[in-house]
Amino acid sequence: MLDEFDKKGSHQGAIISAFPQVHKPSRPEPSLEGRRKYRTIWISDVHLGTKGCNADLLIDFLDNVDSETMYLVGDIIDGWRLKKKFYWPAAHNDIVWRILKRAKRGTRIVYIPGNHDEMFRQFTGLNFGGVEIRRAAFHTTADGRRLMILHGDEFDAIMLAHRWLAFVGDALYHLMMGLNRWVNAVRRKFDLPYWSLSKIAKHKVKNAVEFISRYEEIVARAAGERGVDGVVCGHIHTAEMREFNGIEYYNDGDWVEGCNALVEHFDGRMEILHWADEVIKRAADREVAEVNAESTRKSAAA
Ligand SMILES: [Mn+2]
Repeated sequence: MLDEFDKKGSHQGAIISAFPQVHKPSRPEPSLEGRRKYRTIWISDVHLGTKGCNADLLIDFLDNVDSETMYLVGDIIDGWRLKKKFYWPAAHNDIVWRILKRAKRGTRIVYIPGNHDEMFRQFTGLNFGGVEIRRAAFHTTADGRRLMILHGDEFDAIMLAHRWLAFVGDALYHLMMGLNRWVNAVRRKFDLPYWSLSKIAKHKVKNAVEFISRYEEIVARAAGERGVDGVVCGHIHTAEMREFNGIEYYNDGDWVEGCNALVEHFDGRMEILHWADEVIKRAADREVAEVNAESTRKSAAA
């Protein structure tokens, strides 16, 4: 995907050529049959190129859902981290490959770069490999609501006023995510389900909660001023669906800890998916189906 820019001889090519090339996936895509279909899917804050990215769950998500349109709402690739330390496991390549493959199959894919992948913002208006790059987008739902879509760092007063603070915050966040991974590695050994440290921490820390709700309100108000019915963003890694003065606020969460996606059903109904829960549900459903099949076999034999 990225070499196309180099071929064009873009002077920005040097920056972009630092990014990895896309190879055949190490984990081939399973059959498309049985995928859950949605009208629209929004995901953001994947942070490819960092250890924090929950690539396994995202691959599972991509292999089990499909949509007419997919919005990548920023911080898909973490250029900040990747520049410091090159980290690009096969699973991260597999995600990029799957996204490009969807575009080839006819899914409309709109990529709105965030602050961690801001190096892609210079390509706003371009289209490569069937992926449209936009600074922001507007989406009309099946039931006629107009939604503005942007990453959301535009409203982050802390980011704008004190950029260094964002870097300190970034370091602290990665420290916490390291701890989160360690806790979950231990929990996995004991067959305990995935557990999100910062999901709990965020809800315990009053300041964080105040920050999040202030952020949500600011974003919703800005959307209201633009005359749209609602807004979809990411950035703060907190999935949410709520209303502020009649303006709908949607945040599609992240794939570092929450592992969420925002989806629009074919009737326009919106839903936040928590993929770790979906995987547990699927395993439970399979077990029930197996038990049922077993008892059917037994009663048929009797
Ligand atoms: Mn961001």
